[in-house]
Amino acid sequence: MTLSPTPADKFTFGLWTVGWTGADPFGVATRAELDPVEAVHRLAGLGAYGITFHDNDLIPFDATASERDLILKNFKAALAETGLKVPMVTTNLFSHPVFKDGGFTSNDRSIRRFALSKVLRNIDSAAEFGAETFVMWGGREGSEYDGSKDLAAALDRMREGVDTAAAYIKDKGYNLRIALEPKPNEPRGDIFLPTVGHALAFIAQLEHGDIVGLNPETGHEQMAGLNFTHGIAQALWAGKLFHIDLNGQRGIKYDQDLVFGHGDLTSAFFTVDLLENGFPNGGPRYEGPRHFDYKPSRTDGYDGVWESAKANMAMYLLLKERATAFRADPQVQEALAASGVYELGETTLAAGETATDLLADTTAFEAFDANKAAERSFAFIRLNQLALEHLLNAR
Ligand SMILES: [Mn+2]
Repeated sequence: MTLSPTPADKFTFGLWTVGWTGADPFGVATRAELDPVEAVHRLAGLGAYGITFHDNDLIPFDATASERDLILKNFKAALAETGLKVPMVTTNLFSHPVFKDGGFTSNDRSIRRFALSKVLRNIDSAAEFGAETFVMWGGREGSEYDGSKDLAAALDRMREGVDTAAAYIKDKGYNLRIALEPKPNEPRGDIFLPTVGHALAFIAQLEHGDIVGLNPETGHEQMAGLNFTHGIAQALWAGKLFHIDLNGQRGIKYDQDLVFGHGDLTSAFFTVDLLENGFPNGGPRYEGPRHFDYKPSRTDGYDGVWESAKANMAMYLLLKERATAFRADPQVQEALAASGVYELGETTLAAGETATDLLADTTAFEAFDANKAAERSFAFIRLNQLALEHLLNAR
C-alpha cells in the first residue's frame, strides 16, 4: 500500500479545513483556535505539498497593520522552514455582516466597491505568496427571494467583478488564473452560478475569460444531485479545470464537507480514475494540486483533525492504486472494448466526409437494420462489477 503521501503527490489543504473549530448554526466551537503556524508544520509533517487560505483565515478582518505584519512574518517563516507551498489563495466575501447580501452582487453599490477592492488587494497578496490560482466562491452571492434581485443586473455585476479582477491580474503581469467555485445553495437560499455548467456558460460571457476557469467541489455538485465526475470531465474538456476541491457528501442535503471518499465512494473512485488515468481515449489532463476542502467533524478533537487530514490523502492514494489496477487489468481492457468505450473515441463521420456524403450513404440509413443494431448488449454491468471488484481490492 502506498498510503504515505509526499509533496510529489501535490496534496493541499485549506487553512480553514483543519482550522475549523466546529461552530455550526446550532452550536458553538468544540475545538480551540488553531495557530496557522502550527497548521503549516503539522501538514508539512504529514506529507502535504501546500496550504491555501482565505485572506481572513490568516489576517483577521479587523487586524491592525502591525498585527498583520507579525502574522505574515511568522507564517512566511513557517513556510520557509517546512517548504510548504501556497498554490491557491481566495477571498472571504461572506463572513462579515457587511456581505450579508453578497460582495460583487450586493444591492448596495458601496458594498460592491468594498468587496471588489478587497479582492484586488488579495490578488496582490496571492501573487506575493507565489499562488497560481485565485479561487472565487461567491457563497453570499444569491438570494432567498426571487423578487429581491434583478437577476440580469446581478449577472452583469458578477461579470464586472470577475472581469475587473482578471484584467487587474493581466495588467500586473501576475502568473495567476481565477477559478470560480460553484455551489447551489448554503449559506444563501440560492447561489448564483450554482453548478459547473452554469459557471462554464458564465465564463463564455467574459471579456477576460481566457484566465478564468473552475474550482469544482465534490460535495457542491452532489448537493445539486449532479455527477461530480461528469462535471469535472466537462470542465477538463473545455480546458477550464484550473483547480479542484475534493471532499465527501452523501446525497442532496446540507454541505457535509466529509473526508474525501467518506461520501459516495464509487463516485470518488471514478473521480480519481479520471484525475490519475485520464479519459480512456485521451484528452486534456489535470495536473494541478489535489486540494481537500472538508471539515473535520466537530465530534472530534485535534487528534481527529490530524487523523482526518491523513485520511483524505490515504483515501486518494488508495483510490489511485485501485484505479491504476483497474485500468491495467487485461479483463477490464477487454470489457472496455466490448462495451464500446474505445469505439466512442472514433469520429462518427469518416475523415473528409460531409453531411451530404452521410445522407448519400445507404448503409447508414436505408440499409441500416436498426432492430439488429438494437440487439447489441453493451455489457456495462459487467464492466461496472469489474470496477467495484477493483475498488474493493477483490481482484
Ligand atoms: Mn463544501
